[in-house]
Amino acid sequence: MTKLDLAIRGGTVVTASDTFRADVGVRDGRIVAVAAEIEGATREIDASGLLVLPGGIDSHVHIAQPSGPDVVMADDFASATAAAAAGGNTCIMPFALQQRGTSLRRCVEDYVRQAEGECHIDVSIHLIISDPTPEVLGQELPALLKAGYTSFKVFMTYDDLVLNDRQLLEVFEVARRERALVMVHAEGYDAIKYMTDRLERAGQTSPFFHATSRPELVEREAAHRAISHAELIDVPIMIVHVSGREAMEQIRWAQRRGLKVYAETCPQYLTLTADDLQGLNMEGAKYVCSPPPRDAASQAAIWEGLQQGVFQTFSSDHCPFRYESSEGKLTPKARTSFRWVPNGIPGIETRLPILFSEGVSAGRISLNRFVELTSTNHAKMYGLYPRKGSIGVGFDADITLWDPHRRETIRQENLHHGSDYTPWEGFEVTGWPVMTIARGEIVARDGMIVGNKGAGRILERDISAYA
Ligand code: DUC
Ligand code: ZN
Ligand code: ZN
Repeated sequence: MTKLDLAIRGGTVVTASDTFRADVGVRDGRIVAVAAEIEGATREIDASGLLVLPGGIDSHVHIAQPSGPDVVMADDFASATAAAAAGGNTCIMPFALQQRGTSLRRCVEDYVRQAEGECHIDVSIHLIISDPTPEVLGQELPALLKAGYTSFKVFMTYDDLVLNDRQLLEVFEVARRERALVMVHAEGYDAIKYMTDRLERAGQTSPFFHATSRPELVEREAAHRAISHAELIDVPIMIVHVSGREAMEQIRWAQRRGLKVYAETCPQYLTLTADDLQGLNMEGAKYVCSPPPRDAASQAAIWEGLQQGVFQTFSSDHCPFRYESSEGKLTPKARTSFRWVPNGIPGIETRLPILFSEGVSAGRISLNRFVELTSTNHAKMYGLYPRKGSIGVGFDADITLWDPHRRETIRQENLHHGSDYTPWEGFEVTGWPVMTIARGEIVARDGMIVGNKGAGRILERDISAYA
């Protein structure tokens, strides 16, 4: 046997089910030993006092995605994967977005080309379907699903993306036949349009009214409609970025009836509220995302859902724009109405510390549940398990060393993303990633990127364990 490439010694290994003291041995980018004591290695890392976690997997991020005329996302693949790695992640899943009137296959090819050679950590790509033509549903989508793009997102709102009920049903039918996992953005298009028009007529156009224009019931209605359509077709769905009790109760109701309805939530729904959109001048635009953050009662509801298992995954929904930019939050039209403020906030680097601190350090969830919500279930949900998502022999050596006691204050100046702000400026956390190792190589150490652009691969995925 050749010598190990890497030994990580003396740490506490945490998986979704167990917590134990062990050394971890790595060869050729894979974990080959997890034992009380392992042989010597070319490179040794002392992890005493640290947690040895499976690297974070963020299955919902937006990178370099077309965002409408004159608006540009703040991250490319290089900056997003660097930021993700600094935040303790070893794999992320962005979306190749089909623009109406264009071929889905072509959009995917273009997107892959943008990613190639640029990534610090592994990337695997979901699809967004905005134009389900017979050609797309009959040929392109089935071919892409077979080629390892085994999940896609559909939208129930936004002018350029919304699918009507008939289209949703037709897309669900293809997902059932091909065993794809459908991610659903559940907010009702017509109700939002109606509310937006009404608010604008009343002169209520500041960023704060973004939240008023899409109240919880708009999300609840769409979640129920998506669930009903999924039941009709008998297909599993994942309802993403759930913001509060109302949509969550629809999901719980469906789960109790035995339907395969899964759910994701995000840091913004645990730590921000609609009041954050109140900022003077345009400051509130920094917090405009959809669904919007709600209130303290909604935050409590989301914690309940995390504790009780309603949610399977905790993602960032990283969707970065610059604030001080005419191509970002301050695009000229944004001053005329919240309708034009780009929707989305950056969060790829702060997801893990926020959940660890507010969840594990604050005693709301266990360490094992943290690992399940931030890594293991993402791998299972999206067809990367057992390649990724745990610490064990045969898994990729995607490992985050975590100091559970380290106290930090989140500051924009320390982050690596392309945005010029963080919604969590000044937020204090206990627990911090001190080293990120991707397929056996150190990518980030103490907030510094030490790996190489191009080391990350673009991964095909298997069929979801949940589909
Ligand atoms: N949906 C997302 O998933 N991300 C950002 C904006 C949106 O509407
Ligand atoms: Zn969405
Ligand atoms: Zn999103």
